[in-house]
Amino acid sequence: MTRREFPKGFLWGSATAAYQIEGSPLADGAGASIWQRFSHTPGKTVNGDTGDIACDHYRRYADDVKLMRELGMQAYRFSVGWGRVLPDGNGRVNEKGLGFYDRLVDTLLENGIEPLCTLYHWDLPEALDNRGGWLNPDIANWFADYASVMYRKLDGRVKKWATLNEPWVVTDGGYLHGALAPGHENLFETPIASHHLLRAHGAAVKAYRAEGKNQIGIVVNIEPKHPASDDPADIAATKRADAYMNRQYLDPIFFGRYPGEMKEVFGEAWPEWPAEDYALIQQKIDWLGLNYYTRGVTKADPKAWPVGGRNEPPKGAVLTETGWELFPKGLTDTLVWMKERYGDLPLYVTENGAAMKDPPIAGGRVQDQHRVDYLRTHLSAVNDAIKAGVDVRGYMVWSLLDNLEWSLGYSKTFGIVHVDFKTQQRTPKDSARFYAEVIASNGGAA
Ligand code: LGS
Repeated sequence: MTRREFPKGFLWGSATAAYQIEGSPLADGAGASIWQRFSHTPGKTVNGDTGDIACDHYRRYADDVKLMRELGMQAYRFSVGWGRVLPDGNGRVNEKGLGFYDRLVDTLLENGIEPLCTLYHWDLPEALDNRGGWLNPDIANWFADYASVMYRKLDGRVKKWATLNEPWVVTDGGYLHGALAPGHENLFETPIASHHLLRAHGAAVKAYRAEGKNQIGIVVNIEPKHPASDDPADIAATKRADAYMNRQYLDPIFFGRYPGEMKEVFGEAWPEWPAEDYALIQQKIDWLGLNYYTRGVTKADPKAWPVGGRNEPPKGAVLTETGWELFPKGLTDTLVWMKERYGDLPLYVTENGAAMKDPPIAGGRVQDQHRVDYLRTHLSAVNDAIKAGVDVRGYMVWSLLDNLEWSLGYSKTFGIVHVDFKTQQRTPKDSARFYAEVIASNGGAA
């Protein structure tokens, strides 16, 4: 085993999101979210699974934090359910809902675990969706007001904030293909939702400069895009796919403009926006979060909208349970690309992990060697990026617990800790034990 050196102070942790783990979605006066409505709509999730109970983390958070400490976790990335704090999405604050995150953060700190707080991980209050949601330009102010409530309550105890999780997935899944809440399928709506997500991000960063004293950033999903062949049609489709997924959000934030390919991707559905919007979007951020799972291999296909290209993993590719190709080198390449394109700011891997078919619990163990291998190869890829001079400050495994994988329900397990959804019993898998060793040796055991 090669010893790998990670920088001193490198932050090791795990990540989750509110709707995927908390359960009790309407408890203590919370307002429903679009995921509450979507998951309760017949046919929208595998097996009709919902987040009604999930990992029951809303009630078991103290035990879950204790488990994190036992594994030696140094950080925990969680998200806030907007509707718990503001049941109507704006206006009235629900102190009981806010109190949950207040207690969670205190419990983390008492256990020596640094909280990283994501403000939006897909659970928009239904009340706001009823007013147009991400299609309503007012949402930038709604989001900044909600964010300010959180900053006032938690900034200082929380030192790393993220505005949005994966805006691309919010729009591609929620507004274009409809697989995620709110389940629209509308080419014209998609770039509008994207733009208002970016404006909301900008407004929340701006509000942070008035209210907060620490660091704020955004979390994006990036997949290096490779052409399926050297056919010029595949190469052109790859460029469009790259613009659509990888540059659509970061170019406006860092450069104040969308990639040129966006007009090609959306055609007549691509709108023009006023200059002041770009000024709002282009707020300076302190860090950038990368969620990395796989690469994309693009084959030109006019029927595959909006980019005219579909993903086609090469023959012989090894796929995870969700059908995603194992491609650890893409993590190195992505981190290097982020530095080269967007500058030398602190980067965090805010998600990385895999859904695998886990063997049943035997003798108190879950022998998920495949996930151990996944983590080992991906940590090695992070290490390569650090050696290449990229300022990677931390790594959060997705996920601490098996949880509700959105419309795929509980069928796909990403946790390093197994959850028995009948008894709520937690069992650390072999990957959790491995990760605990990695943390204890600051990456040496990887
Ligand atoms: O649970 C989600 C994880 C699981 O895989 C988490 O809430 C999200 O932030 C994040 O999107 N997650 C995730 N993404 C992997 C996307 C890979 C798409 C590959 C498609 C290839 C066909």
